[in-house]
Amino acid sequence: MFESIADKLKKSEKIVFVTGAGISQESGIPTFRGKDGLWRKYDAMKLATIDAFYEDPKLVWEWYEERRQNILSAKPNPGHLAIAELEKHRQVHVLTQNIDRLHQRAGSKSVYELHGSIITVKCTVCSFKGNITSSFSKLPPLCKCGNILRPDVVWFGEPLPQDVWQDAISQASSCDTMIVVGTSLVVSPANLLPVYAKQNGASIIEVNPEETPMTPSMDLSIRSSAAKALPELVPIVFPV
Ligand code: BJW
Ligand code: ZN
Repeated sequence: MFESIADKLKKSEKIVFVTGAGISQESGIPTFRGKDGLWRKYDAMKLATIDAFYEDPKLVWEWYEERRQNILSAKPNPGHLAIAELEKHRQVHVLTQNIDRLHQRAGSKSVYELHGSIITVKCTVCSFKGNITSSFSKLPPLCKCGNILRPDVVWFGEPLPQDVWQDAISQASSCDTMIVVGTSLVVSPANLLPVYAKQNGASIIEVNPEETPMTPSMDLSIRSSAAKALPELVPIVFPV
């Protein structure tokens, strides 16, 4: 790593991670784009929009139930664990597009779920929101109010939860270093977070085996997997 970036990282009081599907790839959770990505197998517009959900709620629910089972049986990998470890030494916040809760299971305390969570549901009509505690006997599941429940995730064309998004902008705009891990940075508005960081003078580092549209703006690009690269960053931030 270049000396100046390593120095900046070492001196950073506040480190913000922006994470995407790539960080969970080594936990056995598929990414969306790329050669084994979900969008190669499935049509996003038939599964990840509100119109698709109303068209065929059972189909969309079956897809989420299958993914939820896979996610529940997955474990945080050394990448998630390294981020949680850093939190013991520095102020660390995680702005994640992932819905898998693996950061929280790894021990990260300050996690902002930009695209919701696969573990929670919300009602399509009333304000009910709750955790999924067991398998549903019938799909789509119904709310106490009689209307259908939906996964509490953000689909294409839907706004991000506004409180979470405002907090994410504020964390991105006030960090010393931002580390962008495992995201293609093609989905807006999450892909603006490195722009906020850069505009406010932070160093930005990406960890991704592939280039992204933000690669030219990065102070450092680590072309490696998250589970390999992130544990190597810990002793740089906090030498023993
Ligand atoms: C590794 C690795 C390893 C691999 N280690 N790295 C035209 C039409 C319609 C909409 C739009 C449009 N143009 C723009 C839009 C807006 C749209 C958008 O951005 N679309 C683009 C795709 C073009 N955005 C939205 O619609 C958002 N909402 C919005 O804009 O609202 C506006 C609004 C305001 C007010 C009122 C109303 C509306 C919402 C976006 C929601 C995205 N939802 C999904 C599904 C979530 C639920 C679920 O999981 O089912 O979120 S889509 C999917 O993409 C998911 C992800 O969070 C998101 C980002 O993907 P991510 O994480 O970057 O994954 P990949 O697969 O793309 O990349 C993985 C990366 O990891 C790669 O780079 C690999 O190289 C790397 N990698 N292995 C490290 N081991
Ligand atoms: Zn309801």
